[in-house]
Amino acid sequence: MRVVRFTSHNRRARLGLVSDDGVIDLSQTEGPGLSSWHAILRRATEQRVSIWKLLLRSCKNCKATYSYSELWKSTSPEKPHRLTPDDPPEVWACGVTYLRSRKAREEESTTKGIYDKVYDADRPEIFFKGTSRCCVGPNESIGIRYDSRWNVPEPELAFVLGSRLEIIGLTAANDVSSRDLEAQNPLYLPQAKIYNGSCALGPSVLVTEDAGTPDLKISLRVVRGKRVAFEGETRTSRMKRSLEELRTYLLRCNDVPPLTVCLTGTGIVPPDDFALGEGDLVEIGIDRIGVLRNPVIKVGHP
Ligand code: DO4
Ligand code: MG
Repeated sequence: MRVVRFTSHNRRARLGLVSDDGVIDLSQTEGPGLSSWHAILRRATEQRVSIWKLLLRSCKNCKATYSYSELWKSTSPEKPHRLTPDDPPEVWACGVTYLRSRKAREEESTTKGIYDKVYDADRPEIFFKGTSRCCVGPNESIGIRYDSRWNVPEPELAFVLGSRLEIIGLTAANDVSSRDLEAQNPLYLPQAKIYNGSCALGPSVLVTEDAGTPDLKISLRVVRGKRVAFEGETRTSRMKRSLEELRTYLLRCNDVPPLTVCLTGTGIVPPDDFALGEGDLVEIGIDRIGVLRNPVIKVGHP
């Protein structure tokens, strides 16, 4: 089942469960309602049930209050519109988890060998990707740095952590990155990765009945004017590491807060002559999660 976060008329954010005939407003479920992820985590703990079971039980007699397409199109504060699927207190990201990412980074880097080594090592690369300050939701603009000439999208599966720091759901993410900064010197990684609009999340959180990781297709399309400037696809089964392995390393000596989101690395890397430009539209599709669409704007100025 899929959960979306939305708001309308400048009211507080709410959650919705996507059903066959639209979106069920979870704040209208029986009792005090389930209007936030914190409320869902609390109620699931109190009732000692999984989130999947809680949502199923809470929405048994509910009717859809919004059409999916109504929530889909708008970013206007006046109209119902989507938000990031969770308001993450922290965002982390893993790198070089696909062979394609290792190859591309090894080629572009001035520091040879580090990407080969981390791909083969037991310990994965995990880096801080910011807070909700850097994140945008569906249809909002992602940023490319004015001081970088080689900005790229990185379509990634991301997991969301619950109150016991277990994986409670999956979403799509764009780890927007400045490849030239990263290639110049690995110490520039935080600047290549964390800035205004550098992370997009959405459009929904996929909550599954069991904890296993489904094999999902990930696709990327960059639309420039009337043409497709780049497209590619991969599958999560091509990832070298499991989600559980990444979660375990993330949490080693590191008590992140519940609702932290962790990106799991990219397996789609556009060719070296491709860079994002202002006005591009980036579309990231992941099976069962949906399509995350974001226009591109330049951020910052000299
Ligand atoms: O080390 C650089 C970052 C790698 C990354 O973001 C990825 O592989 O997705
Ligand atoms: Mg990445």
